[in-house]
Amino acid sequence: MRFSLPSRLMLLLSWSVALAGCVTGQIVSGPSIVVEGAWARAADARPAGDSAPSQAQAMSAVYLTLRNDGTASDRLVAVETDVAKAAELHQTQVVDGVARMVPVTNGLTVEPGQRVELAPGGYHIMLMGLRRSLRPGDAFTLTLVFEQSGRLSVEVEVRQ
Ligand SMILES: [Cu+2]
Repeated sequence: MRFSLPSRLMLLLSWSVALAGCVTGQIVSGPSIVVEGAWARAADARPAGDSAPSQAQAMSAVYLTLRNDGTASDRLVAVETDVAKAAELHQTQVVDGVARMVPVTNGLTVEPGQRVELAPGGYHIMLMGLRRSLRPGDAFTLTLVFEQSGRLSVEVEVRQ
């Protein structure tokens, strides 16, 4: 089948219109997760004067805000990063006046239209066994794994 030049042009135009519709997200259904203000506390991988066993224990925490602009809920189920041996979702709880951290085992749900804040004193992502020191001004990549949205990589800024 052969197209004359004008009809080829028409075909091209209708395709670009269809693609533009997808890109601007007018047909979005399901969750749509946005990550804001990701930062981590500065920490030394090897505290001064300490030996190998404590190096394995060097920790930091990541804080950020999750926003769901979509129409369905989603759930943060895992976190991955190269800078630490393990990254876990934790919640700080105060029991009998003593603050302690509890692993969040069932993931963190973000309902449509909701914001969930990971902030000091509440939810946070614990980095355990730092592979390198995190100095103020550094940045590293953290991958958030969502049940519906899949993997979402964010840049984390290190602060004092
Ligand atoms: Cu923790």
